[in-house]
Amino acid sequence: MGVMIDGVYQVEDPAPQTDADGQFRRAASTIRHWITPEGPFYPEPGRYHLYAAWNCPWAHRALLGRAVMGLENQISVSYALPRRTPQGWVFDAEGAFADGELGVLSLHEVYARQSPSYTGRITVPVPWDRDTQQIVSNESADILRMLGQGFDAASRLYPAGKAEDIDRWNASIYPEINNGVYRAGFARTQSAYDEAVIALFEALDRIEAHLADSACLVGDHVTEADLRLFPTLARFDVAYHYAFKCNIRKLSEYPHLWDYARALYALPGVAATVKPEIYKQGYFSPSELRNPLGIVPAGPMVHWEGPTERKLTLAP
Ligand SMILES: N[C@@H](CCC(=O)N[C@@H](CS)C(=O)NCC(=O)O)C(=O)O
Repeated sequence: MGVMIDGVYQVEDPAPQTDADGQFRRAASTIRHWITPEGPFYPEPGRYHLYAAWNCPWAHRALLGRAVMGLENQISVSYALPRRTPQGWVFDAEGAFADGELGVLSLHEVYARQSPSYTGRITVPVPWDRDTQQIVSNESADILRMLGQGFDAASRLYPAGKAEDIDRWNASIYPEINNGVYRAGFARTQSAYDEAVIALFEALDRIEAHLADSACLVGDHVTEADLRLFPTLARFDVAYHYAFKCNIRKLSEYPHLWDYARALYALPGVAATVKPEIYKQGYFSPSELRNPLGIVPAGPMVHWEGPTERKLTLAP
């Protein structure tokens, strides 16, 4: 994927995404406004449009927040095509992958509208503000926090009394799991891969033990921490296991974690955000390093539906 420098999209990013030791490093997010009752980005139904991609786990956070908070009718979405192109994230002219909002063919056009001198990476997810014609944020953690407030003052996904526990989970889930699969899949040395894959499975093992006697990561109700873990779980067996060599165990081999993942899937609105066939197309799209021929595997079949031992809900 390329980068925008002073408002001009460049197909090649001059800054390497891996360190000298072969470790993958993700660039920092650059646009960090907030939707708040204090404005100027007021929480108003119909005001925001989300740019997302089904295959992107960070965009999945935003799609999950929108779904579980029942904001589908208040926030419209454009979905980019699930593949890498020299133009970065792109849209079709019509159909399911068209941009019905601004009518752009590539996401970098949206960033250029936000700021003609924008410098940075062109990432999803981004909420677009129709009123000020600006991107609100390109940091999915912030976007999920904003959506958790459901346009109200109090957050159901980040309740005050649980903030500390949620923060603690978030702090380990991101490096070890969400980004951990990328650190394994994008590693350029054996030692960088070994370190990432071991940390990933140690973290999953710890969560498996925790879920033996806890319905959710923090207590009995679904919080932001669960919704930050879920996108990685949703892609695990179908994509990361094979495409990123995260194959010490499958998610479906963890009894508690797999039950929990399927109980999250059963929450209203969540199943509609999970697209295993699109994940395969995205993660197995042609890549010189990982999949030069771009052949997409047929399996595995992952069975998300069916009864679970736990039934999950959001805090009232
Ligand atoms: N910090 C960002 C990262 C988002 C991100 O890396 N998205 C990927 C897709 S999965 C992307 O758009 N990458 C394009 C690029 O880096 O050029 C967030 O969490 O919102």
